[in-house]
Amino acid sequence: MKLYIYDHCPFCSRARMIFGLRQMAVEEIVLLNDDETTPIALIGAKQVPILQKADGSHMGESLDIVNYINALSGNPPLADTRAAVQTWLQRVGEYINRLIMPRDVELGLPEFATPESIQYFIDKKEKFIGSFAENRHKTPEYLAKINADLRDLDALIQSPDWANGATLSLDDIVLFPILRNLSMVKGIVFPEKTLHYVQNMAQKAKMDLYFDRAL
Ligand SMILES: N[C@@H](CCC(=O)N[C@@H](CS)C(=O)NCC(=O)O)C(=O)O
Repeated sequence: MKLYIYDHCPFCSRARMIFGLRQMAVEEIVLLNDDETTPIALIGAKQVPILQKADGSHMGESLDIVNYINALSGNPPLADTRAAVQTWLQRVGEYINRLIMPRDVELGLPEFATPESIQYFIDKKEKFIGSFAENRHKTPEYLAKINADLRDLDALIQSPDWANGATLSLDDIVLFPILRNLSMVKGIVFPEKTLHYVQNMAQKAKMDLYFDRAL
């Protein structure tokens, strides 16, 4: 199987996680961010993640991929996400892209290997969050907000292994990719339980974090 991704894409991280956690083999292919031809040829949309299954057919939509690979690995369906986690994600979802997106293009990620791919991303995302430079300038404001919100999240993490305390659930699949992306922000403070959770999950999912490159 092949998985088409961008490294910074949280939906792609959901799909990457399930392969690591369920110890299923996959070849990861990082597309350039401005490559519209490949994804459109595969699923009819400029969107990743895209899974090429063993039979050669293609599947988009991160949660469909997660559920497909989870079932293929012989596991029961994942437990649903909790309302409190959903509410937290919605709240931080209103502003965290202002911290993350301007940094995505500065990390030296493979999807941004050319100036054209960087410009493509900037042009597209500035329509939603405004000037990357201005958002970067407002880092202290957003950093104070996310550090306070992370303290609230800490109370929702029920064990250092799994967000719901017992087993892998959709909470982990939606939460870890967001926390992984936040690890690229210099000055972010993950409270102790959340930090252990992120580190454990990265190890089990066989994924890297951005702490060593944070900016
Ligand atoms: N509902 C989709 C959303 C996937 C998605 O939005 N992917 C983004 C990357 S994070 C994308 O490919 N956007 C196209 C673009 O930014 O040009 C899923 O869960 O897989």
